[in-house]
Amino acid sequence: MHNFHFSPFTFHFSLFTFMLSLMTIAASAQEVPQLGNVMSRETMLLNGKWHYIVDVQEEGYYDYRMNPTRWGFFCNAKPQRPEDLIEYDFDKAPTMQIPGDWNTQDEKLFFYEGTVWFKTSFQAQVPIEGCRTLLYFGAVNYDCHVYVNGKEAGHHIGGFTPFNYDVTDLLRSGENVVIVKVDNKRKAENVPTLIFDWWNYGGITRDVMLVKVPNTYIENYKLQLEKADAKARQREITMTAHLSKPLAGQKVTLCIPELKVEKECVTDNEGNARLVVSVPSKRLTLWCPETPRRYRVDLSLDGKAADGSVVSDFVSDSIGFRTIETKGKQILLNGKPIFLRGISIHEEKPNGGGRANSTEDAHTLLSWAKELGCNFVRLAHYPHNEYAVREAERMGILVWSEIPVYWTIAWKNPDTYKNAQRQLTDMIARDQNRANIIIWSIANETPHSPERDQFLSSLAQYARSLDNTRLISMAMEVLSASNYKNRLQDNMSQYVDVVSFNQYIGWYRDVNDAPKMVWEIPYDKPVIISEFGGGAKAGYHGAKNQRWTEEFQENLYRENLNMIDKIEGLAGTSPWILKDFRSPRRVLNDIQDYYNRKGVVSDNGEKKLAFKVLQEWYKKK
Ligand code: GCB
Repeated sequence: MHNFHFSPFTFHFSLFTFMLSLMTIAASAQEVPQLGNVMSRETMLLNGKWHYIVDVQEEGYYDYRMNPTRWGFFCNAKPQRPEDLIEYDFDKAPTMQIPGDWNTQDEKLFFYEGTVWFKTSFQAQVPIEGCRTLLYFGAVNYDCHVYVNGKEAGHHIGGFTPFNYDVTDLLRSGENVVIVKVDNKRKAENVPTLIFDWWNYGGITRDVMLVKVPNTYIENYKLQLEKADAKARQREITMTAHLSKPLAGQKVTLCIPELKVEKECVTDNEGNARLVVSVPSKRLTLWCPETPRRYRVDLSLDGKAADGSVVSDFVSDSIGFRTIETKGKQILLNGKPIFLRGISIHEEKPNGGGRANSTEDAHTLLSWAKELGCNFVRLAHYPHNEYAVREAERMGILVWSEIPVYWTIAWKNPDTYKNAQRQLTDMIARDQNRANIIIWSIANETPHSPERDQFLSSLAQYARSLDNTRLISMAMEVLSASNYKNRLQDNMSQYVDVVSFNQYIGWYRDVNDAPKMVWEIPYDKPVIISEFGGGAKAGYHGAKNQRWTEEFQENLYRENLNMIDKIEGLAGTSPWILKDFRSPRRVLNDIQDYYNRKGVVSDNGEKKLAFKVLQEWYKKK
């Protein structure tokens, strides 16, 4: 059991005081916009062993007429008298580690797609005067209902982005119970939809925590270096911040000690604050792969609410400053052209461990990428965990971050659009201060149609309205104009900043075609080859035309890289993929065994022959 009382030990910001008295329980909770930079807050992790009940027919949610029942598992009922009939007991159920996918923690659940209930409990002392408590989930795949002490805190869909509820009024002194119903059944209207080439890891896959925030808090903020001439003597940093309540006239102070910045402003009627500070160029080391410099940034809030109560908050971050823009076919980082030496990555632990969610997992994967010579990774096909993005930022690796609008989405369904839009909003809200993220990608390999164009162009415009300081892209497909002519023709090209496409010459098409290929890319925009590659089983050797051998993959990489070298104005590439990854679509026995084998590294970290080929090529780029 966890203890939620913020002892003097865990209590870092002495802004708050505690009361140990009991509170009356008002039965309501509220989903509130995602809290930015949760890592700088005072939190209590609810990670650990949670009890779980596998509920194939959702007995714990629906009655026998398929109506939601009041007596569901979320009640956590216990027999009061010997004759009472209660057909579940969380405390007798097994436990698994949270965060973690269920597929790799219980053999019986390896292929399971459906509902699992989870339960944990913690001790609290409430109320905490002047504070609210948020219950924060890093991600739950895919559809979840969250209950606190038997009351529903909220319902969330989407498997890879954070969400939080204000559960202040649901907490009580003493033991508190959190129950989460998680359902990862694939559905046509979901994002992603029914089919996708990765494992549908189910469960509470990222951190769960209680977060203590003041009554009015800094909900989120963004700092951005403005573009400027390389010779500019002063550089401008714009800060915008947003309070959790629309309170005007509250003082927000921005402090960047190492840049000697300290400046304040006041909030407007909507609780928004905006500041522009000027810094001598000489003082500022720009973030880039060679010098991934980050500065400590402190934001404080001081003021008074209408009822005279004190408004006070503080957040601290570590932020890098850089600019990213395009000029014709070039991508410019800090005003200078850069070639993106990339690799694509799925969010999977090395060594068959299932979903990754730690700095260590990320470090292993990103170190392989670095060894390849990469300065860029495509985090496919959904937003990866925050540790991974931050570790890449620390290691000086640029990032393409993506939402799972993948293949055949239900383009005409307005709820599907809202779902995709929400995932995009939450991806940006979490990572908008990460200097290494340079591309927001809105889709992968989507079939052309007017409905798809409508959906994706709205999404692209929406992404830009949220963040016009980064580049928008999506992985497109090339159409064969004739046998050897490949034409990139996609109505979406006008909406993106970078045109990216996937191509599989040598795998889904004959490798001997590679030298004959002609590429027509009729857009004056940077081009990234966001995927190419082929499968090989590590340790399986043979002739270069023997499929699945390392030699086959090695030759495929050679031929592709020769071909790619001839594509004029190419701005980067992120071959598919760094490491073999699990996919239920890859059923070939003894070769695939439910792994997509296109990694240049095996699941155990063995480097295949193609690794060296790509490494050599990147040395020249
Ligand atoms: C693709 C997809 C990727 C697949 C890959 C493959 O084009 O974007 O998700 O895993 O091909 O291996 O076929």
